Amino acid sequence: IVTPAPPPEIVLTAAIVGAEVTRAQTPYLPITPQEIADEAARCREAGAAVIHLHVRNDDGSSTQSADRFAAAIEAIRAKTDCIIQVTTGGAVGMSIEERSGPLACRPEMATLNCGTINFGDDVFVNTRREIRDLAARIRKAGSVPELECYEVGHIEEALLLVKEGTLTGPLHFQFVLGVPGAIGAREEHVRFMRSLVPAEASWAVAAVGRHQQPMTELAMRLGGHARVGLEDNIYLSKGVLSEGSAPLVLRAAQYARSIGRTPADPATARKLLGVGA
Ligand code: KMH
Ligand code: ZN
Repeated sequence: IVTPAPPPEIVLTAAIVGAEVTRAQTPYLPITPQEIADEAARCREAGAAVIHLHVRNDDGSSTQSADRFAAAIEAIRAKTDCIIQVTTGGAVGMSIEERSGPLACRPEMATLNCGTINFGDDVFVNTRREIRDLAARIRKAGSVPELECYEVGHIEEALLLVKEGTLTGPLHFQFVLGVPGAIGAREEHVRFMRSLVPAEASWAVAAVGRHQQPMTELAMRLGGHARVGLEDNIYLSKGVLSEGSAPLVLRAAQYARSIGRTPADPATARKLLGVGA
């Protein structure tokens, strides 16, 4: 009897807040630290191992305040064991100093945005000098970076930082697809981007709007990890708002299981991503 190999684990990330989504667009957006923690716990229950975290002021505006992050992280920690990955992208127009705010909390993970893009009508600026600066700050905070790549060249930029020693392992890439002004959400793009990633690195897909479900499912079939949640997409299906990020996580987890993959629990995800190593 041949025992089949255990199905490979998949790390599901829930992006539950974001910087751009508003309560006017969806009433299900969590804003206060307690709302964020409650949603994080629901997402963990649904199969998420990582919470990608932005925070808001009480009026809903985006902030990178270390105090506000500390409050949200404490509330999340009281309810779940998820990996907390803070944003250093913040919102368009913020300075690098401001974007670095949450690193004061010494989070387990933090995003590192690997290049400049048009972001709809705005420009999301990440110069090489700024990327190096943030990479150093992330390392100093003891956090594992997630390398946000909105274009093919961003992967090459990250690899250049590895070559010069600015970035060191573990390397975890995120291909962000479908941002208006950056790479589109297409299967060929995912396959090409994946081909550029070193064999020992891990990778995931996040995709915007209606592309979220098909592109994350593609990533799961191709052996990658996936991110879903209201930051990138507020709809469960056409015209139907998702009641928070948890239903999107649950659907992704169900899909993963349907193709023989297992949503990783946070302890397993820590091993897979080299967090706490
Ligand atoms: N809000 C976007 C401009 C990240 O979290 O690192 C950037 C962003 C990326 O959300
Ligand atoms: Zn984000």
